Parts: sequence; C-alpha cells; structure tokens
Amino acid sequence: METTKTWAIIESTLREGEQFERASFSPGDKIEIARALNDFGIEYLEVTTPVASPQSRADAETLAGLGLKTKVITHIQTHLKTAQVALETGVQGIDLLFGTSKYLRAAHGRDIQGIIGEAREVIQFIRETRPEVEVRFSAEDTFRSDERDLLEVYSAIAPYVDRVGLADTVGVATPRQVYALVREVRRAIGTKVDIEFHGHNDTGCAVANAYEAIEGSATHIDTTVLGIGERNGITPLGGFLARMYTLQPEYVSNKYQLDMLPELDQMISRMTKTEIPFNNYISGTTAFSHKAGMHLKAIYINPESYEPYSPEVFGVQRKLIIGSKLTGRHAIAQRAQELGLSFGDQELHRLTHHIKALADQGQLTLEELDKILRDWVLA
Ligand code: HCA
Ligand code: CU
Repeated sequence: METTKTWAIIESTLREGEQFERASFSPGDKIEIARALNDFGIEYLEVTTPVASPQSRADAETLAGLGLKTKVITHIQTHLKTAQVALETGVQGIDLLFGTSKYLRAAHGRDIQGIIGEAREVIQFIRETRPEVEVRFSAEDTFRSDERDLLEVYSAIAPYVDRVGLADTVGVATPRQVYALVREVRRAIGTKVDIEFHGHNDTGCAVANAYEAIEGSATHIDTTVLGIGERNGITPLGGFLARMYTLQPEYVSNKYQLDMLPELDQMISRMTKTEIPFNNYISGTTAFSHKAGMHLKAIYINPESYEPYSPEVFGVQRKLIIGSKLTGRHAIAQRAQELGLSFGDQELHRLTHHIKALADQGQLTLEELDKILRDWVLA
C-alpha cells in the first residue's frame, strides 16, 4: 500500500550543483536546466546567491523572470544587505543559512542568541518588504551542532518562517540519526511549519538519509541532478526518485515526468563534461542489465522477478547479456526464437554448452552470438 507521505523537491543543481568542481554553468546552460527541471515537474529550483558575482545576480533575475511553474528561490547567508539584493532579483523564495555547529560558530563568531537575533531581523525585513516571498531558515552543519542549541534556534525562528532546514553539511549523519532529529525538531516547532532536509553523500547515506527525513516528517528534500555538489555531492535526484518510486509509485509518477530523468542526467553530464557512472541509479549503462542464466530465464517469464521497477517508467530499456559463460538454455532459446530459429531440446543443450565454452574465452557480443546461432543451423 502506498504511504500517504507528501513531500516536494528543492532542486539545487543551480546552487549546490554550481559548487561542484566541474560545474560552471553559462547563462544559457542555466536557462536550459531550469526549463528542463520545470518540465520534469520539480516544485522548487534553488539558485546561487546573487551576491556571488555580477553574473550570478543577472542569472537569478533571468531565472526568476522566466515565468516557470516551478518556484525559483535563492540561497543566502543570513545578512540584511544580501537579503535586500535577493529580493531585488524577483525570486519567489529565500533560503537563509546560518552555521550553528561549534566549527562554524567559531568562523562567524556568533552565540546562539546572536544567531536568533540576526535571523529574526533578516526574516522581518523580508516579510515586511515582500510578504509573498517564502522564507526558510536552515542551521548549517546541523548534525554536528549541539541538540539543545538547535532546538532553541528552531523553536525561536519557526513562528516566523515557512520552513526550517536541517543540513548534513559534511555527510556524516546516519539514517537513524536523521529520523530521530527530524522528529525532535517536529515536536519542537509543531505541524504548521515545513521541514527541509539537505544531505551530503560523503559516507554514502544521502539517499537513505533523505528517505528517513521524510519518514520523520520532513516535507522538502534537496537534490541535484547526478548528485553534483561540494566534494562528492548530495542526494541525487535519480537515486531519490528510485527510492521513493518503490514506495509511492503513483504519487511519484503523477508528480514527475519520470521518463525524462535520463535526459536530465545526460544534460548535466554534457555540461559538466562528466561521464554518468556505469552503476548510476536508472541512467547508468548497467542499471537494467541481466546476465546470469537464472536471472535471464526469470526475466523472460516476468521482468518483475529481478527488477525493482520497470525501466520503461524511467524511459530506459533493459539489457539482456546472453553471450556469457553464465548464460542458460532459456536465454539461448529465446534469442534463437527472436531470430526465427528453433532448436530441439538436445540440440539446445549442446548449443548452450558450446556457447558457454566459447564465452569462457571472453564474453560474446550479441552479433557474435547471433552468428553462432545462425551458423549452427547451417552446419
Ligand atoms: C554549504 C551550505 C549547504 C547549505 C544547506 C542548506 C550545506 O556547505 O555550501 O541550506 O540547507 O551543505 O550546509 O549546502
Ligand atoms: Cu550542501
């Protein structure tokens, strides 16, 4: 049964993704990315702070003015002047950030009361200037911050914002920890304010942590296409959707144009000159490859037997690797049938044995396999 959890994606390829070593999106790239994510059905686009550079400011204005269905929000440090510039770009939302861990507090020199005071001032300014703009407040490095400090900050600020954010800035949180802390924050701030989770992937938990955040009552998840970001990045859009699709297939496929996902990955791969990893969720070249004889046999009977979801849902095709030493009679027979050939039981047995022996010397391509099948008939 589908769970009834509802959540939205804050797609940060245009912000966190710009912090990826190999990303340097041109103004044209940014428009292409924004339009594609809009068509895909993403709810929010987070774009680089307008104070990063003159072009960043111009880009934020352009993106905010595209008239997309997707809300365009920017991501800024909690400073009054920056907030003013952000509002001038015409964005529909502002994600505010303030470091609360001992490391980051040492860097910006604020105590908890100082953080709360400054955040309130900036939030009040935004509310008074542009009441329709959505405001989020996030405690950077949440999972290395003192829990009492965090709850104090979130409780003090929640009444003034639409959303609070938890950020696993260095990717150290465990799934259970994320679940537990989101629950704690929910208890502290009540049900009226949304909760966002942003998770880095340094220890390989970014997808699991995003999922646990939702289980814990988070309503918004940050992703980037291919997971690009600082260091090895954050929760990848594809991996997150693969995770959620198995649990909420209708909810996910109604919200998003899922068969566009490989195109999104290819677009970012092209722009960042980075190959899509072979084992990438959904769009990796081996993501739907089946090889062992037993797997092939079962796949022919019912693809669900060895697939968590159908590749067609995501606009890709499964691949059957028939010419290997692990192949089986059923796979050979099936391929023969596709070529309009048929073999009796004994023949098939001998043929399969022959193919396995050949493949022991090196895996056969489909063309090589087909030739062997045809030659066998002629021999
Ligand atoms: C960074 C900031 C951030 C912010 C996340 C958020 C992080 O390190 O550049 O605003 O929720 O990972 O803490 O991306
Ligand atoms: Cu980040």
